[in-house]
Amino acid sequence: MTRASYYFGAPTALVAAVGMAALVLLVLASAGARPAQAATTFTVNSTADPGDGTCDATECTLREAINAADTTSGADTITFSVSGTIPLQSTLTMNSPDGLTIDGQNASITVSGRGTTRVFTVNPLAKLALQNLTVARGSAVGAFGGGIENVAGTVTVTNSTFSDNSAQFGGGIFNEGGTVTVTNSTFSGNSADLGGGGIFTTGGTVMVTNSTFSGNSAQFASGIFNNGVPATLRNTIVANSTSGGNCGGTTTTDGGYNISTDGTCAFTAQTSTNGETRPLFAGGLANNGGPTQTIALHPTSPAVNAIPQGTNGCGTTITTDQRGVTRPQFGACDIGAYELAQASPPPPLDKDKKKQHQKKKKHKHHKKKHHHKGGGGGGISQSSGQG
Ligand SMILES: [Ca+2]
Ligand SMILES: [Ca+2]
Ligand SMILES: [Ca+2]
Repeated sequence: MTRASYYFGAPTALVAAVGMAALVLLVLASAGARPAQAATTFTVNSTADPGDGTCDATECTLREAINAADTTSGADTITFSVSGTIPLQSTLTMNSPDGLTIDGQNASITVSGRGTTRVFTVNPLAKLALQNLTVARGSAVGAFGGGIENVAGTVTVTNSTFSDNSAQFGGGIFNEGGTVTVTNSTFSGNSADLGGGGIFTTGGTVMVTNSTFSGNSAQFASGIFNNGVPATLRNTIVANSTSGGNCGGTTTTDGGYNISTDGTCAFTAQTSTNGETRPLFAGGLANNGGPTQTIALHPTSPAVNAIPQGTNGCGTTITTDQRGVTRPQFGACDIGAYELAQASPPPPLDKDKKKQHQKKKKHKHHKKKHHHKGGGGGGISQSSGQG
């Protein structure tokens, strides 16, 4: 088995790290299958880090919950009874092959590396699923993966945002021989000193569906860098890289319905677009409803209604956008993490609010004209205080 050669000058540390990962993988694989175990839900009730070491009703930090889940057999889930930013003192490390889901639903949780530490390390065979979560300001100076370094584990990212993470390779996510599945997620403001501002993959499998990359930067490939086995993109926007082009390395596999604002992704499907110049977005990363920030589509964006219902998961496996808005809207799905929707119906009236409603009705026509400008008006009502 030969390993694909690297695209950069002298990445000996990378080669050594990959070699070590492969060795650990072999050792762990020989341990064999584990019996299915009951799952436990841990509820984080504090945004502190690290905490006193025990996850209990008095104080359960994210780190304490992860450590508890990691040492409890079964595929566990972590939820939150608090909202806000968790400022990490050090990296959160996943070891358990049983699987762990961290779900920020009904909260608004940002896990922040504070610009000083990587956010997550996923070790060989460990399984981590992130849902409805923001991973921000992770930092791996001179190293791999500011948001996540996946060392031959399995990472599933759904309805989540990676913002302002940085590393030498893979500002948002560095995948090293593992499996990464990204759906309905946004990568914005991530950077790599060398390759892959959003994602850098070297070996393994990366599948990106209905996601939005915008405003990332790197010397090579601000969106996605494929070192060897390429990532597969479908229903995805890679746009507005501030340096280094959108894609790089091995040509990205085109799963259809992708948009790039330059030619670097070299999409081949008839349904995909290279070098798109029409306006795509209504603004930058903003609170558009839902537990995470997203990038709203411009009403005339070529991404809107590009994917027919029943095609590439539209309305079948992909039934909401990142915020939780039902897909499809207007009979077809939009490319990227955001589905353009009509304003949500007014809440049930009580007698005090009736008068207000009459006033609002008057403004409705006026509002409709501008309804996607500010980025504040979400398509759904479920939203809790953004921290
Ligand atoms: Ca505690
Ligand atoms: Ca567990
Ligand atoms: Ca639509």
